[in-house]
Amino acid sequence: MRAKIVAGNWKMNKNLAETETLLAELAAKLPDTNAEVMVAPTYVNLASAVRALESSKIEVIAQNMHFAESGAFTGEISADMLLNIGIDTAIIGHSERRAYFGEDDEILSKKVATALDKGIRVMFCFGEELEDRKSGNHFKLVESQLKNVLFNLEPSAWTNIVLAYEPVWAIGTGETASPEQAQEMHAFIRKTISEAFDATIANNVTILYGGSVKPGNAEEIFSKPDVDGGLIGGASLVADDFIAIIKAI
Ligand code: G2H
Repeated sequence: MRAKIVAGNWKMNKNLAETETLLAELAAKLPDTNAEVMVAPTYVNLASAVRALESSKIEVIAQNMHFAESGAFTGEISADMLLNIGIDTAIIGHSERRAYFGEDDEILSKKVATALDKGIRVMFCFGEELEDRKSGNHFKLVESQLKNVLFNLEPSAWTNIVLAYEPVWAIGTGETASPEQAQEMHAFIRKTISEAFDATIANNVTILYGGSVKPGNAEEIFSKPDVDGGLIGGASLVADDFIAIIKAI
C-alpha cells in the first residue's frame, strides 16, 4: 500500500513566533491518522521547527534546496545543511520556483540527482498552466515535465520520490481542479510511469494533489483512487483548516 501524505507548504509566510504558535497548535490538535503529516516552514525557521516537533509525529520538510554540495552560492541551502538539522525531505520544482526563479528541467534534474544521492526524499512538483489546459496540451506537458527530470533515474530511485501534481491555474487562485480532473491526471501520471518503468513502481508512488485544497473540498479530492493526499498552501497556515484537511484523508 502506498503512503498517504498531507503536507503544508507555508511558502514565505510566518515569522519565528508565528511558526512556533502554529506548530504548537498543530502538535496539540493532530488527529490519529495513518497519513504522514508534514510542514514546510521558511528556511530561517526550519531548525527551530524541528526542535519544536521533536516529540510530534509531524515531520518538517524543506521548500527547496540547491544542487551544489557547498560553495559560492549566495542565498542557497545545501542537502547536507538540511540533513544536518534533521530534515530528509525537500520539495523540488514547485511552480513558484519555476516561474519566479527560473528553475527549468535542467536545474531540477540536477536538484533531484543531488537530493537522491544524499538520501533526501524528493517531493517533485509539476503541473500545467491554464493555456495548456485550455488548448488540450495538459497531458503532453505533464508527461514532458516528468520525462525530462525523472525518467532517466534508476528504478530504485522511485522509493525516495513523492509526486505532487499542481495545476498552476489552481494555485492560490481559489480555483480547484475538480476531483474528476485530479483523478484523470493522476491516473494518466501512473500510466505514464508504468510505461516508462513498470506497474509496481507506478502503483507504489504516492501522488499528491495541490492547488487550493481546503477543508471544504479535501475529502472529495482525497476520495479519488489515484489521489494519495495533498500539498496544501494557504489552508495549511490556519491550524484548524490544516487539521480538518488531515482528518479528510
Ligand atoms: C500550491 C499549493 C501548495 P495553495 O502551490 O503547494 O498552494 O493550496 O495555496 O494553492
